[in-house]
Amino acid sequence: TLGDFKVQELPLPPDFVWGTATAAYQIEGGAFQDGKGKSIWDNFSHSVPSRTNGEHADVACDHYNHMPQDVDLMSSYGVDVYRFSIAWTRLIPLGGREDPVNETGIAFYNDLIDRLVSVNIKPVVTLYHWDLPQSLHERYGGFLNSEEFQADFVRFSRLCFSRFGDRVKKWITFNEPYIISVFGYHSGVLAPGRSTLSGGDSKTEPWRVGHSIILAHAAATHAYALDFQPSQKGSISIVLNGHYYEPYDTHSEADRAAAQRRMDFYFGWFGDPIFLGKDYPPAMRAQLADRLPQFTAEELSFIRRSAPTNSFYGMNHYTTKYARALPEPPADDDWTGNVEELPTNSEGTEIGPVSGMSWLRVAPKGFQSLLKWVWDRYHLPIVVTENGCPCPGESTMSLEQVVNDEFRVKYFGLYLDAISRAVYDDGVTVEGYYAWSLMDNYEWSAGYGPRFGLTHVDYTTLVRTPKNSAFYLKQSFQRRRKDGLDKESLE
Ligand code: PNW
Repeated sequence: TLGDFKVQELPLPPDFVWGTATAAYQIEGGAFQDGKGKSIWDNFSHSVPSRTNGEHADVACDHYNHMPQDVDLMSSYGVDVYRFSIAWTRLIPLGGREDPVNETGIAFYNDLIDRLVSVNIKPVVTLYHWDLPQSLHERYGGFLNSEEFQADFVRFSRLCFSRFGDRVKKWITFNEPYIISVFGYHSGVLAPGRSTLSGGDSKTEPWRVGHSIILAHAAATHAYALDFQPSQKGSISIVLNGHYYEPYDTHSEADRAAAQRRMDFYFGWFGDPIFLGKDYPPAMRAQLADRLPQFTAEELSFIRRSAPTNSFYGMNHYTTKYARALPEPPADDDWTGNVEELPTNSEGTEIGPVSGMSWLRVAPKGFQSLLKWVWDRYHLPIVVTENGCPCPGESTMSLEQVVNDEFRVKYFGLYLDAISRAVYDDGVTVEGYYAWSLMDNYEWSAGYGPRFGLTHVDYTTLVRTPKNSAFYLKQSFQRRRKDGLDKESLE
């Protein structure tokens, strides 16, 4: 339980924004409606159902057919922004730069954006949240063919900027390149499900995929900065996920180094090239040698030149772990920096109570530390683009119990207090907070089990029911921003 924790409702700046986040495949349904093409997730969830708890997202929350109602719901929560992703395969069913555009798909997102704007909610758009067109994967190996992928991704991005950029002022190129690379190409638990066991190469493919994401990100932001930003005046960045790591044994030099190295492998992998225009972190070079692709001098200088103005660091964050140095040399397919991750430290203390998913424990102090770690390293305003949790036992509870989501209310309260401390005690700039998620949805390989929503979704009737946490966030932001005002005027 969370009995030992107390929420303090600490203040936040008056201009701090809050909202909710979703992703197309997790909520939309309408998987083959109105000319939508097949993505690697349509393929992954159907071809071997055991990989996704026997479940697919052909219908999911059927947001594609309930969209106006979902916008009204958000409006009733009082959100300032809504982060959603665009399904590439709705806009270009076959995905490629020569392939035809599907105007019906464009019309859906135009309608969504117009409705958001009409109720004063700012749209924040993720271009890629894991749903690569299946045909690009089949034609040339998707991310494994960096040049082809980059050209197709830039074409798709330009289409979005030109059709939606008059109203969309915040863009995210990729959601969580770390998860795409490691879970898609090392363990293969997410689409496209590649690993050494299934015809891939877990030693090299994750690093090649990461490399091509970095270059495609740079190419898309370059296109935006050059051809769209001057007139549209928006901002664009990427969203990186990651845990914070505390040393397993604080007295062990090796464990302290392991915690930092683990974060180099998590955040530095993408953050150093993208935000600093530098090579991968030295710890990664040292361990991975030539398994890690090289940047040419031109590529690094292109990345630097493509860094857009008024950018931000998009942070998806859920939990903290302990890091313990492993005694043996790393395996060739290690991606962790040779670090063991544990929920309990050398003194037997748990990092925090477990939520409805085993990897996600409540540890708000680690969140505060990570905000400072990222700020110190990249000096960019931070937007928390995802944060949230499923409550313990929620997947088997009655509607009445699910709606009374005390655990989630407390999780949000504690994590918002952590932001306040980062802002006022540590001097970190944090601009906004997007709760994951607007509603219960398809949780990838875990199917419909875990419920991360502020809104309960009955997957049979598709009825939406707000949970207490939705009203908590609405009221909490009113209180905290008012107090933030007082606090600032006192100073
Ligand atoms: C994020 N982990 O993924 C995604 O962006 C969402 O689509 C997803 O629903 C959400 O978090 C909740 O899981 C993650 O194991 C998946 O560390 C797994 C991890 C982290 C993030």
